[in-house]
Amino acid sequence: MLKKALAGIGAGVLLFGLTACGGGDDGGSDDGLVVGFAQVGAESAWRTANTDSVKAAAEADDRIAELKFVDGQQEQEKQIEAIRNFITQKVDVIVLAPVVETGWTEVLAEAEQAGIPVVLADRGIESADEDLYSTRLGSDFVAEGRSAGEWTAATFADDADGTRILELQGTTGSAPANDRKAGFFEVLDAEGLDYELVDSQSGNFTAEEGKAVMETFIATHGLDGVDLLYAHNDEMGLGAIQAIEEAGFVPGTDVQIIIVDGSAAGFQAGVDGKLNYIVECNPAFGEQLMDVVVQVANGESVEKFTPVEEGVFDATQFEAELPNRQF
Ligand code: GZL
Repeated sequence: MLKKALAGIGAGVLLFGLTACGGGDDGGSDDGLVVGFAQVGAESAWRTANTDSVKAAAEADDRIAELKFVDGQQEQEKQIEAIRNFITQKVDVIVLAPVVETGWTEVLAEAEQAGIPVVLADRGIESADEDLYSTRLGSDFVAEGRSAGEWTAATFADDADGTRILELQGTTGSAPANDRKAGFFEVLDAEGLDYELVDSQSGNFTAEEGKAVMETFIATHGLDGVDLLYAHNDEMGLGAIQAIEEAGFVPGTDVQIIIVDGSAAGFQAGVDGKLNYIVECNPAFGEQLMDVVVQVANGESVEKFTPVEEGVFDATQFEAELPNRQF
């Protein structure tokens, strides 16, 4: 369609238009955009919901002819290989949810060289590579960390003997892990909370690893005197709850718990009194992503970062919110 519409326009735009719509012999489709999506993996309910949202949006959008989807299995090498394959297949736009923030310069330069724009979905990459992608659509992970910090500072403001904290970090080197940590402690320090970070390790955003790390925390430090567990996602928090119960302690009471994402399982644990605060991270941005992809393919100017809408929930809100959870 666009190819015909551009027929009478200057060669530069026509060339761009053909490239953008994958017309001619570019391997794309005259019926819409061919998009390559290199997803992080399938490590959490959040990730699965995000994949479902993006696939459903692409399927329903007649501006998108095809979504080529690759599950990166939380391995950067697999995502890099997928991007190179998308370049070979001459897709119109590459969407990347980068598992970690670094190591993308070379492959994103190859996409730029091939004239294929890149859109980041969900996670970000280091600022040095900022010119190698058009825009990022996702959460403000620092803001999520700040929300967790604000609740913590208010909840433990009068804790005379100091607040002792355990932290289950997300995937090492990932933007959500780096930024949720940064935002959290930035607020604790700004609020002047008297706290001790007893231990902090990565559970790689999975329930299995979150439980294993919590078991190590308990074996190393015990839980008596620990006030709070800050888990960077639901899966690690729910795994930790199992470990806390198996050690004979009461999650949500003996140790207060914050999780980030807001899955139905997370809210159910809140309703059951096993955790105390939920910072929402919204995976359902598929339709918004398709709009951004089309804008970028058409050469429209877009903001470098478009945040998705999300909220926070305390124990008084869990029961009412649970039926609304989509993942
Ligand atoms: C955040 C996303 C994180 C989720 C985890 O946008 O990248 O990755 O918080 C998921 O559940 O593994």
